Amino acid sequence: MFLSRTQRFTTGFLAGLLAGIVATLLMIILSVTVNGVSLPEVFGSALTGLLSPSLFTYLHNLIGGDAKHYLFYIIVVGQCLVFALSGGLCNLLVGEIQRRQTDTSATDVHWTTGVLLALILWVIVGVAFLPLTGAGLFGSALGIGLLSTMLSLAVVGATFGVLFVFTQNWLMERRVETQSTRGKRKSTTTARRDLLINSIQVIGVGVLGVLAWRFITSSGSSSAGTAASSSVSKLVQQFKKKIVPPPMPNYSSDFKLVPQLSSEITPNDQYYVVSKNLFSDPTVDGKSWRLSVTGQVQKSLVLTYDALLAMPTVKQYESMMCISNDVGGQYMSNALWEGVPLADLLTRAGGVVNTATKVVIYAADDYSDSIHLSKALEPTTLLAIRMNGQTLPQGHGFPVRLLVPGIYGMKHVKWITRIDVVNSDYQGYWQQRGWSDEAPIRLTARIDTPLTGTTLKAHTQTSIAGVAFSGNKGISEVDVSLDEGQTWQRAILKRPFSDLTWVLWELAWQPTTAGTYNVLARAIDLEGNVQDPNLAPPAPDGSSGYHTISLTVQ
Ligand SMILES: Nc1nc2c(c(=O)[nH]1)N[C@H]1C(S)=C(S)[C@@H](COP(=O)(O)O)O[C@H]1N2
Ligand SMILES: [Mo]
Repeated sequence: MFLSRTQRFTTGFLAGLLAGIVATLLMIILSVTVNGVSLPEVFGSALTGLLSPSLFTYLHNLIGGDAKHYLFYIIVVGQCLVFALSGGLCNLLVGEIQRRQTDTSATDVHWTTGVLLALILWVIVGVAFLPLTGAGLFGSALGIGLLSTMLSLAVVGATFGVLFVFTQNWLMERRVETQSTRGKRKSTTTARRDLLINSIQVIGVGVLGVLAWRFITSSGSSSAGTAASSSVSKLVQQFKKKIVPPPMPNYSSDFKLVPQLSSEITPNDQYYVVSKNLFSDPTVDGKSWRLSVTGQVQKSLVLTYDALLAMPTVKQYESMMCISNDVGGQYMSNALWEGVPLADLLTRAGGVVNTATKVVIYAADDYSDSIHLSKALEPTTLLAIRMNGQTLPQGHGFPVRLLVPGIYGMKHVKWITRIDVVNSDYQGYWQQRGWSDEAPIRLTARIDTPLTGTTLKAHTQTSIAGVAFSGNKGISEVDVSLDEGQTWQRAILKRPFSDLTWVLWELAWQPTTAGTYNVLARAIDLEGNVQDPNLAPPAPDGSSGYHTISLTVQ
């Protein structure tokens, strides 16, 4: 029996695809269960490293919070296609060899071919792909390490190789069986294949068209934004950066907790969750976990979880906000934390040597970030082990995460494994992708209620309320404007548990005139700094501008 090259390739491609899907699923399962390597995670991380922060935010805004999951699925599909391609090429090569040997009757691929193919893929991934993505030779730079990467890759590779040969031979047999009954059948299969190719092309063009349309409309939608931007320029003109002396906070004892207003303490299961991990966050085993303190310290340390728990702890109310939070966004929460001051741990390591400048924190998911030594030594910089009275939840960094008030969530490293004191200007995971290294939180006020678009009744009292957050500078005043920032009314505040948390604010309002209103809110911190009215997107320094909602009064 004779098979054309195309036939050989497509059969191999199909077999490679099926085997590749199974192997990819196995790879994901191994990564979640036994810390095997997840090539889609590694590749995704390298890919986002190539995007500029503004393109990153643009795509994030276009696609939304699910962006990272979509990215993961796209890469997974890509990986399956690479497997398929390798299957197709392998089958072409085998066919070529068989032809040289003039053994045209042979169609079976020997299982050793599968093993050889797996070996080749294993070497390519370990020696070329992983080093190119920055993960090192066979993943030596990854947290899971060389051995785990080599082994899990070998298991996935071998599964692929064997399954490929099996599927390939099965498909070939079917081809041989249907060889005799070709004729008319063939034309229908070609027609069907043409239809498939055509529809793929149509879908592809359609998707590109939609993306292009959204690109055009989103950049053109500034026509609706011109009214807003002219009022912003007015705001900016009147804007006083700082008020001296700072206002006295007007805490009120009859502060009402209206529905829709954020609860002052966010329950653990409602606390926002952000991580770079596309598919799954690390599950750390507390028993085998070790925390090492290395670098510019007098004596390096290795601590078990129990040893860390045995250290004296402090409790601290602190809110966190993600640097990618839009003004008015939801990536902001508040909790009561308990942890060991980082300074205490450094003291236990004999103190830092006097050339030290920065502290780098490494995590189990190959994430890292750094803070300045002065920040590291502040008494509020903690290694948190409890959150709202409970053991730190897995999603929030079990067994231990960093708390570093005043700077964005990004630097609150979760799943910590190593603390390295250095004398160089280390740049962390997001800094390598263009985000701010200093990353001070930008003062912000969010309107929780009413929701934008709400219709209210005239002459009925309603409550405009929300939260304001400065990082570690407290809140002295929150103002609301109903006339595009020409006049401001002062809201009442709920006395906060600490100056490191957000502050609940509220303003009673009884509209008298029907119409539509833009409601703006702005905050002032305890030092008198006034929230910046200039609009800025999250990348690279965090968003700014005033949260604005629109209401209709009837
Ligand atoms: N190890 C690790 N720590 C991390 C991250 C991460 O991806 N990996 N993401 C950071 C970011 S961007 C934010 S905003 C906070 C979010 O913490 P949370 O999920 O507990 O709210 O964790 C930070 N710490
Ligand atoms: Mo973040």
